[in-house]
Amino acid sequence: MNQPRMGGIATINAPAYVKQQKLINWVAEVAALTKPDQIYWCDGSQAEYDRLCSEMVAAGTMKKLNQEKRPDSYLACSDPSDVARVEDRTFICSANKEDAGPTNNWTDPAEMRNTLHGLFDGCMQGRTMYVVPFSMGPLGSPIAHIGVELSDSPYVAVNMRIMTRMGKAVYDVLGSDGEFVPCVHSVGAPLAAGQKDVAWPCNPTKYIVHYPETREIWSYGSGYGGNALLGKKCFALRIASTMGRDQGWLAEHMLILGVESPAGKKHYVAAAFPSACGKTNFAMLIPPVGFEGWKVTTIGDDIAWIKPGADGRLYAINPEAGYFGVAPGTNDKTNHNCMASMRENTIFTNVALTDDGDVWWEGMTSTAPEHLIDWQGKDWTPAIAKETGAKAAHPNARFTVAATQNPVIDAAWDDPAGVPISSFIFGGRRSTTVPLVTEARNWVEGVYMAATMGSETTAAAAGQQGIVRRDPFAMLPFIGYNMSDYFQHWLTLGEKLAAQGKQNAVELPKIFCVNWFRTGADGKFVWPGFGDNMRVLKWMLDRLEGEKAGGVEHLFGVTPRYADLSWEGLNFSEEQFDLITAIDKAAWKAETALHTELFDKLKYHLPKELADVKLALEKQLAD
Ligand code: SAT
Ligand code: MN
Repeated sequence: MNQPRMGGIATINAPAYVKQQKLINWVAEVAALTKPDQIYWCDGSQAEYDRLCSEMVAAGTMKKLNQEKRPDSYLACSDPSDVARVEDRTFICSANKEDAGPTNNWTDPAEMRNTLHGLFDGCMQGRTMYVVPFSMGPLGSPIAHIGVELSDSPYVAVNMRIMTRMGKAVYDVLGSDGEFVPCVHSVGAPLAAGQKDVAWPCNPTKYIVHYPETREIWSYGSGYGGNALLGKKCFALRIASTMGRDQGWLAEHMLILGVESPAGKKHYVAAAFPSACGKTNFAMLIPPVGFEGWKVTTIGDDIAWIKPGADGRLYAINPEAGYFGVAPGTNDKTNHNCMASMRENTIFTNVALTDDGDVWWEGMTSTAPEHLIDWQGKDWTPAIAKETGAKAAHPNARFTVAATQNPVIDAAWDDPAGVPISSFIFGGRRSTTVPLVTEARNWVEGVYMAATMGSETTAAAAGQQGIVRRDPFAMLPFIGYNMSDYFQHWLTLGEKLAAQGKQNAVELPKIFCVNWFRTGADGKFVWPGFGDNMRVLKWMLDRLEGEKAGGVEHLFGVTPRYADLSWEGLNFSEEQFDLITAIDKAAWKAETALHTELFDKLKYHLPKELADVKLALEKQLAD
């Protein structure tokens, strides 16, 4: 399969089905710089996937799980220093610093190219360079785009096969002159002749670099998740958001779900939450008792590409083909469909291994197994955990699974035309202040809510957890350009859609803001969440359907009263409801002070409309 080394330079030997000379030249150029031993062109076949997995098992990178318990599944455990996205090592290298804006790390592109040239020189020595062609979105869809990732990690190649439409067919779409986003990835761990490899090669020096003008991605030093699977955050959010700005569409950190009433009325809803705040659970929600006949189906669980149609509606696709979800906390009660999705053909990363060759993580079952091998390869027992606090699975442990294994996948999930979006939901993780649900009274107010959203940090990114930070649109680490310009892009799109929609009697999508995470005096979540989020979803749909459901208008929108939600099948008192919906003026004064802090930081190009919404809010709070 691999091409032999010739005179120190791997031969390119592109397969005959690769028709684009520009692509072949680029592969040759990157190979000349990185100096891999071999170049391997991935075809995306099952046989290739199986072979690469077997090679990784032999090399100690992955373990094959018990075939009876978890058919055709693997466990990979990373280096303990390489477990999450590294936001402080992520760079947007636009020509002008202002175009990256104050929320992104910026370095002059020429300077960064120089630095990276030094790091990538010879960085693949002793390794194979995998050429991974992929489509973000259904092959050939007018909303889809193509990328090619060159990576020295076989773990990346097999994960990309699950997460994207990866393989030979991509070259047919690409043809001899189609466009692709070039993505170069190295774990940054060259091997000298005869040097033994480690199970999870990586480098303490990390760079996740984006050149938005030339639409290129260069990633160095990490093999984990969004740092390494470059189709995901790097392409589908950071680079795609700049493409969307230039071409009039949106690339968002949103799940997309379909929800159908017993009467057969169906809506598609897109919802933005920061990483590890329950997007996958919401996207696969099972309606609770009292909601018989309601159906929730999944289009996507993490990223949405949304383009305006000629009719003034927004049409969305899931650019991904799989889920790279957080394992801890996932169980049959919190997300039965997700558990069913990963019964087989799954790659687990950084979960624990059971004695019978299956996987376990915190929250999977109510009682832990008596003995496990934890994600760092050490013995783990409940007693050890109690004594040392050791986690069996890393809090950011993940599963990679094909979307097609989801039992509630939406029939239109692969539709190249996308699905029409009737509302947007924005949610943060907030233990105080923000009520369960609020409907914005208009598009600008909704954009303001999304723009000022705060959320407590999670294990999905390296760094301190549980601190409230502003995370506008759940896109703080993912916008590839200036955040104020991004806000303006949303406002401009709203105006355009409203004008177009008028001619077609199409309404703008409604915008809602939710918070499932308010806690009581005992520090525990008050709202049951998960399937019970259906109660909130139904209120939103009723509001869409001509405001059938009631609500009260307050400081910054409309909120349901206790009687406006359906409580059948749930014991939840009016007092509890008050706890998670109360709007505390003092807390909101403190909250708007944080909005001011954000707006001060973003003052370059900050849209005046948003500053006006803040003024109105402050005025009401002062009364
Ligand atoms: O590791 S990823 O960036 O893909 C997951 C996430 O942070 O949402
Ligand atoms: Mn995400």
